Amino acid sequence: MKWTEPGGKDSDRAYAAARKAYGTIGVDAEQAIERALAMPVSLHCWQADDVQGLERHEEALEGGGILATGGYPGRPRNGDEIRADLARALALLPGVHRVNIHALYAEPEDGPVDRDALRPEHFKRWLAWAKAQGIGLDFNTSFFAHPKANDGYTLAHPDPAIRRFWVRHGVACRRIAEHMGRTLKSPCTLNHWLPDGAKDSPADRWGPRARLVKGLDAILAEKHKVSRRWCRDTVEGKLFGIGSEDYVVGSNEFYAAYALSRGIRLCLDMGHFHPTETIHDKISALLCFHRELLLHVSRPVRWDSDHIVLFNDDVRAVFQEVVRGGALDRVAVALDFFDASINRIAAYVIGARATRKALLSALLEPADALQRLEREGKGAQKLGLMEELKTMPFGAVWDRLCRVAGRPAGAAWLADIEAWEREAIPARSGR
Ligand code: RNT
Ligand code: ZN
Repeated sequence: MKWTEPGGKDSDRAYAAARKAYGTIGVDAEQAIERALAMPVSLHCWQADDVQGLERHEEALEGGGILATGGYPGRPRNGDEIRADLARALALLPGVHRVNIHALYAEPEDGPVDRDALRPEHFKRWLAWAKAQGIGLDFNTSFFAHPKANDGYTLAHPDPAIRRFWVRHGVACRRIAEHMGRTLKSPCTLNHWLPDGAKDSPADRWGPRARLVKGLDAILAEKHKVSRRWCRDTVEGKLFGIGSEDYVVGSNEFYAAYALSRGIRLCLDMGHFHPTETIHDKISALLCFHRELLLHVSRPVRWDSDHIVLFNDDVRAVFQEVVRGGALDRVAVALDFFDASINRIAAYVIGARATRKALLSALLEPADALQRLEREGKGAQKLGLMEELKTMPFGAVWDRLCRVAGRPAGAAWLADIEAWEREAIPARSGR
């Protein structure tokens, strides 16, 4: 297949017609493009290497319910290759992006450093790279894939020594996030997700939750003097994971209440609920009380919470809700998926472009008009217009957005992926 770009006069004409069509329903396509490009989307570093990280552990580790399946060739072998792959993806993505790093991607220079001893300098390569790319960084505590996480419990572990180790990890990560935020002059989201939970029939659902509250409080304690301006602590709940099907200590209810009571941010991951449960209806409910939310844009398929994001109804509904509520400045958007079965850079590009498409399509909705029709009791007009919107010339506006941003329109980006495969796969597989 030849991956050519829709371009030239034809696409200019297509965009002019699309702009006019949106104009007739009171939507300014130019403004929608501008706003869609300005919203930061944080790209998770862990899609690059199947959540492996850069540590080397002697013993076999439990993945904490996180499992990237597939063996597609070309996986990056070190930090430089991960960054090169991220840069390759970023070059195909229109709009503002950030990069989201996990603590297990530290690069200490003098041999291994345990998670409780991590310091900002262990991330200096990431920082230098982010500066060169002109992007902000986000950060994550890594409470999994570690010998002290093998029992399925970390901060909620019954053993106080193990809990103290993970508290030290949390504090270390807050200092790193603060440093990243301050250095790049862009507040760093520090997301705390932990796998603690039980496969089957826990006799005690109470004790671990009480311990988790204490552990988180110890991490967030004022005495550590971490600036909340630069380090934006966020907590992410989950209903179940692989190996924690029956019970996850940090459920959504737990964290929604915890975040609110501690004045920190809640994260909603689209894949962390019952298999058919969606998150769009939760946004307006939570934002009545919470100041902000972090959204982990993802796609659940059966028991997997992390398939590559597609431009589907669930993602569209999320952005419709945010835009209809005028809440773009109250949400942070981060991607969270991992798939090792197809080209990993393409996975980034598909998911990140799909996310921004959903944002653009929400911004192309005449939200005021729809809400007015509803208030006036004109239900048929509202529903009719909603249906017609679905077949409006969205593609021409999306292609325009890509061109405005200097990024390939249509499927032309796949040519770059194929070129990368020809160079990098043989080099990385030692052929
Ligand atoms: C796991 C959570 C979490 C992770 C990353 C690796 O279920 O979604 O966000 O995906 O921390
Ligand atoms: Zn997540």
